[in-house]
Parts: sequence; structure tokens; C-alpha cells
Amino acid sequence: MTRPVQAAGHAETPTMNATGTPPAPHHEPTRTDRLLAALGGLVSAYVSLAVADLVASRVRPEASPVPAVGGAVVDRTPAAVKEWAIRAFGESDKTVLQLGIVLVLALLALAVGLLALRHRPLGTAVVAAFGLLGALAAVTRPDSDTALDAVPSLAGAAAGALLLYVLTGRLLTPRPGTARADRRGFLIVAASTGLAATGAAALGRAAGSPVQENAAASRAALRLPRPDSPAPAVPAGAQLDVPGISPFVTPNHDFYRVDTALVVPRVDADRWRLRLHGSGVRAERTLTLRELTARPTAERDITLCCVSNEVGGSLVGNARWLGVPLAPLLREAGVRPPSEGGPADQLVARSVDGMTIGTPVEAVMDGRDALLAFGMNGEPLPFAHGFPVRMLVPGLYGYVSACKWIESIELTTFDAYDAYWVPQGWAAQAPVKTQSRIDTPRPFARPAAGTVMVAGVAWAQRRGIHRVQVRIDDGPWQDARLAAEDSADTWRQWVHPWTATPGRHTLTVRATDGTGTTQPEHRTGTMPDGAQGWHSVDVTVEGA
Ligand SMILES: Nc1nc2c(c(=O)[nH]1)N[C@H]1C(S)=C(S)[C@@H](COP(=O)(O)O)O[C@H]1N2
Ligand SMILES: [Mo]
Repeated sequence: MTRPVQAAGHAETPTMNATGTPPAPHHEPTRTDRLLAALGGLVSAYVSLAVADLVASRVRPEASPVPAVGGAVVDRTPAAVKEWAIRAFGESDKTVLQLGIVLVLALLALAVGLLALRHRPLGTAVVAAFGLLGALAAVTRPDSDTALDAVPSLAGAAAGALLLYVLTGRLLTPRPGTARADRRGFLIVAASTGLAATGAAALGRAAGSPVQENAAASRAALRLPRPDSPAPAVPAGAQLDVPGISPFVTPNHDFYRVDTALVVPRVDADRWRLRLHGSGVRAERTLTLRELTARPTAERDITLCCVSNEVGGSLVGNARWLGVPLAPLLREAGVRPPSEGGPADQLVARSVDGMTIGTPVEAVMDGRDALLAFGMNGEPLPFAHGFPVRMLVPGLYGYVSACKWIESIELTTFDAYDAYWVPQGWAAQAPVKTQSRIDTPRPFARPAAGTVMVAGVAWAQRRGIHRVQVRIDDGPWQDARLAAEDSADTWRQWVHPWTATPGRHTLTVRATDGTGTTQPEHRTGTMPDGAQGWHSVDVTVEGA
């Protein structure tokens, strides 16, 4: 490597360097050179990420540096910050995180570009170091099972480092016959590599990833079996005819999504296996999807909700799931619940991306419809919702029951093992709390005076909704009309026709569950085991 002429250097007298060629005459970098150097850092970083992404699409999309580093950041982020992110950005939280990472990288890239102008080998080495960091993040992700995952970051870093070295060289080498940097050479190299990387990335994306194509093909080929135990028909009166109310069945594309995956795992169903093992399992076994779907199947309507759902929040949905009852599968393998003397009180489900979710064995085996589900509203699970198989246990929040992309089930104890969210401060066991929500009118709506339909949904899975009441301002509680109940495991719509008078009003709702318990007034936050409290909405009724 030839030693570059120092930008702000002190080696004023030209000396022979290691290769014996005379060094180029010295010139001082101008402000424009420094600007270009920073730009060179940016272009190098961009090319580096594009190359890494292209290589990752061939190896494993999750091994791309931004999602890999993002995943490592997510896992090390304190729970309170994650809560805040979910609250502030909702389902865009992952996009925001990745944008944040790209922004930080861009700032670092500008700095590295400037550094390289002062010290070319050092600047280049910093790029290489970032590559190592990305590679380390990729291979230490829980879903990484091969050192190949380091390749995208390393390849990207190599490309980026080389480019930075070349670009900085243009700025340090005077244009022939002048004392000025070869800016034209710089711009030509920067523009052509930037364009080439963009083109390659676009081509790579258009070609698709072989890994993902197999998964998509396996999903397209999956024929859902007919349910041996069909869900009872949804009663006609379960869906109220009120504009603005949440539909009784949440369409798949509207179903909320909460998980830690920066790249949605796309599992090839043909290669998928579910391993069942652990304490009290007499016959450890591994099932293929074909073996699983060949078992007796059940179809059930189940409302799923997230522990991070605040009072009035939208992290809840209701779907018709098709799957295999989990309890008989466990019994066949020799598992008994603690109430029958079984040694394991916790079932730990692990997903292909390393998520772990701990569920009480007693709950799974107490007769409720705990499922290993592969169908959602009549189609194979969407990738974002856990294709090919996820768990569902009515009455428990998703983080303690609903493992997506499940790959193993281990029987253990709560004493012996903390699942993913538990060390972060969330409760190890978390039955769903009763919630009710006003869907319409929306907050700060301005309905006209007269009859206004106040309506929404309420849920208390396992217990069912017994009554919903609405209060206008500080008035008396009035019973809302309940839609027909589908099952105790599904949410229930309700409506209250309100004779609205002009002015500002506060509408409040509360529900009573099937055990006769009414939601408490006082609101609590979502940590550690779910929010509670009454939902209210402020509206201004327009005069006639
Ligand atoms: N593998 C995996 N499964 C997971 C999660 C996750 O992060 N990873 N999140 C859980 C949480 S917190 C919830 S609320 C539900 C959400 O399921 P959905 O995204 O299909 O609505 O999935 C659960 N299963
Ligand atoms: Mo959740």
C-alpha cells in the first residue's frame, strides 16, 4: 500500500515511498475536497450496504447488516424503550428503527470519508471494522446457524473499503499537470459505482431470493385440510350494522402485527419441522407439516390481543383459525399437566428467529382450544402471522401464548427458564384482562345533534362479555345493546344509540365479564401484565 500524501500533513518534503515511486506533489485539500471526501464516505457506505444486501438475498435475507444490527439492538433495548417505541410508532416501529440505523450510518460515513482524507489506511480500516461488526451481529443472531451469515457484511465492507480507498486516492492525487485534486476522476468513480450498486440491487430484488421463493412456493402449494371439528357458524347477530365499528372478523391484511422480527421470517414449509421435547415427554418427536396437518384438525374463532395494547388501543384482532389441538398431541407424548402430577409447569415455544414464549402447561391442557394453527380466515397463515405454524391459546396475551414461526416446544418449569420478555420486566404469566373500546364516534369527532350510534367491541377471552355500559359525561351508566355472542373466546360488539345534544361530551365505556367482574375505573399502563381501565372519547356535537 502506498502511503498517501498527508492531507493536513507535515511531511512537506517529498520522499521515496516503499514501492520506489516518487510521491505525487503535495497539495492542500480545499474545502471542496473535504466536502467530496465526506461524499465519498457516503457513497462507499451506500455501495457497501447495497452489495451486502445483494449477497444476503442469495445467502439469507436476515443476515443483511441493517436487519442484523437492528435485531441485536432490539434484543438489547430496555423493555421500557420498546414499549415507548410501540406506543409512539405502532406497527411502523421497525421501519423507524431501520431508518434510524441508516441515518446513524450515514453520519458515520460522512465522518469516515473525512477521516480517510487525513489518513487513508485508517479510514479504510474503519469501514472494514464496521463490516466485522455487522458480520458479528449477523452470526450471533439467534436464528443464525451458519458462519455463512457473516459473508454479506464482509463482502459489503470489502467493497466499501476498496471504494473509499480509491475515491480518497482521487482526492489525494493531483490531476496531471495541476496542483488540484482529481475531482473529475472522483466524481466519475463515485457516480459509476453508485449507479452500478443501485442497478445490481434492483436486479437482485427483481430476481428475488431463492430462499424466499421456496417459502412462497410452499405456501402457495399448501392445501388446508377440511376441519374435523368446524367452528360453529358465527351467529347472525354477532355483526352489528353500525358504520365505523370493528368488523367481527378482522381481515388478515388488517390484523395487527407485533413481533421483534426486522425481516419477516419466510419459512419453507417443506423443510419445516416441529420438535417436541423436555421434561415429562416420554416420546420425544419431530413432526413435519404433513404429519401435523394429517392429525384431527379444529377450526375456532379466537380473539388475539397484545399485552402492549393500551386502553382504547388497536393491538387486538379476531380471526377464524384452523389448526391441530395441542393438548392431545402433548398427551400422546406423555405430557401431563401439573394438576395430574406432571413435572413441567411451563411450555416454552421457540420460533425460527429465536423468540421464546412461555405458556402455562395447565392452561394449554385445561380443555380450552389451544391450537397449533396453520390457517387464518380460510388461507394459510400469512408470513407475517407465523407461516407455516403458530401457537394460539385463548385467554392469554400473545407474548405468553402465540408463538409465530414455531419450531420447537419444550416442557420445563417457570423456575428453570425465563422466556424472552420475562427478564425485560414482563410477567411470566399473563391472562388477558377485560377491555372495552369505543370504535365510533372517533376521538374529537363532530357528529350532528340527534341520534349518534356509540359502538365498539369488548373482550374477555375465556370469560366472555356479559354486559357493556356507556356513560355520557357524568351521567348514569346505561346498558349498551350487545351483539350476539360467538364464543367466550371472541370479542363482542356493542352499540348504544345516544341522543346527542350540542356541545362537548365525554363518552365512557366499561364491560363486565362472564364472571360478573366489571372493569376497574383506574387506568394502569401495559407493564408488567396488561393495561386496564375505562376507555373514553371526547366529541363535540354540532348544533342543528
Ligand atoms: N416468533 C414470534 N412470535 C410472536 C412474537 C414475536 O415477536 N416473535 N410476538 C408475540 C406477540 S407479543 C403477540 S401480541 C402476537 C401477535 O401476533 P400477530 O402479529 O399475528 O398479531 O404474536 C406473538 N408471537
Ligand atoms: Mo404482544
